[in-house]
Amino acid sequence: MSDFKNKITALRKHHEELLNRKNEPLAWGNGIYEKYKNPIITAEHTPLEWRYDFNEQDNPYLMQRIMMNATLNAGAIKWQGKYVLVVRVEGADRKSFFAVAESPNGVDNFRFWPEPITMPDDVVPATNVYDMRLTAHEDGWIYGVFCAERHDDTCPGDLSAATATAGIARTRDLKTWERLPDLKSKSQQRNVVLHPEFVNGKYAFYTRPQDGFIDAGSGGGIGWALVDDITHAEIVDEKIINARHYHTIMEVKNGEGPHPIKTPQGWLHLAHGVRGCASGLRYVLYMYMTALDDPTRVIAQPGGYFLVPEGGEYIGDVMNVAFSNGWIADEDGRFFIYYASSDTRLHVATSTIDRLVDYCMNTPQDGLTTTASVKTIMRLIEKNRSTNKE
Ligand code: BGC
Ligand code: BMA
Repeated sequence: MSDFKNKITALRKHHEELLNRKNEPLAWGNGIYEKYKNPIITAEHTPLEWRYDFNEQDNPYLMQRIMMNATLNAGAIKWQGKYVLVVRVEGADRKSFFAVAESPNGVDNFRFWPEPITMPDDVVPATNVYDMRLTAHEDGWIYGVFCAERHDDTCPGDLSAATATAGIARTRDLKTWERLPDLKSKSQQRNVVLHPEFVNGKYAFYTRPQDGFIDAGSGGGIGWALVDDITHAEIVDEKIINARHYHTIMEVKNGEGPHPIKTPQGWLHLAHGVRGCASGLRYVLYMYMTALDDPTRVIAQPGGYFLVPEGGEYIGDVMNVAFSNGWIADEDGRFFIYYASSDTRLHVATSTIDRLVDYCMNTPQDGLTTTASVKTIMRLIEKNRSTNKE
């Protein structure tokens, strides 16, 4: 065999080993969920055909012709018995695109479909798209709602001035996508999520109004808006359902993660909270629950964070970030939480519906002051004293 062919064989073998790598839960967690030893999808998981030209004449050195930078912030859905993610893949050129990867068990053996999604543009094409939330809606369509980013042409001299808008597309097979007009809204919008059911006969969106591209500013938290026609979606009335507070993990911004999951006790929500610190913004995940008869009424708000970057998860393109816009609730009660660390790679954490509801209902709320937090700890110590006496 030629040297070139040998090189290809070695490359493919190395890639297959990565794709087939078994994952296992880490031994000591917090009882709420298990994190896993390996990330589930990295840039190295992307198909070799996307990156290498395998023609010896044209690529004698077998170089990567197109490099991939990161795989992050994936939408998730159980689809035809498989655990399917619509991954935000980012190339070396900083452009993100969507690509489907699937696994037979949700924790390892993720493989990309052969081609990325070719997402149609809206009337005004976006420069970049990212962070898709998938919703199998009761109207029968699977929707993908994502951030569409464009240069802000009202600031011609500023190359970093941008606008964030919610793009909306729908599909029946995750391959062919129909692009609907972007969500119309008075403010910029990132982290928009479609609720899976009609509410008062209307489509319901979780929103995140913001003053500027980065700044949530006076946009007080996670919002909620009803929309009559999803093919011309426009936010007319928006109310804040999950507000931010001073000196919490979500002082600066918060945003809905994937769409909430219905449980007998209420809707389970996963969201991200952001605070500022000397090293920049810190992104962590938190949970809350809302009432079944009114998805805007918060019935449980465990204090503090649910999941944060740890160890190697701190390191990456945007340090100190845990972000999630996809999870899967299995028929048997198991939960697969897909999160990205530091805008670089994707991980899974597993739990069960019972544990997550227990976590939401029984974790003390944030009392918003040090005194309140110490009182909460003292109550637990007292309780344990009497338990230990029994
Ligand atoms: C990046 C996103 C980021 C946003 C705000 C975008 O240009 O692609 O990952 O969330 O800026 O910082
Ligand atoms: C946000 C998100 C994500 C990203 C995070 C941290 O605004 O929309 O794309 O993970 O910033 O950079």
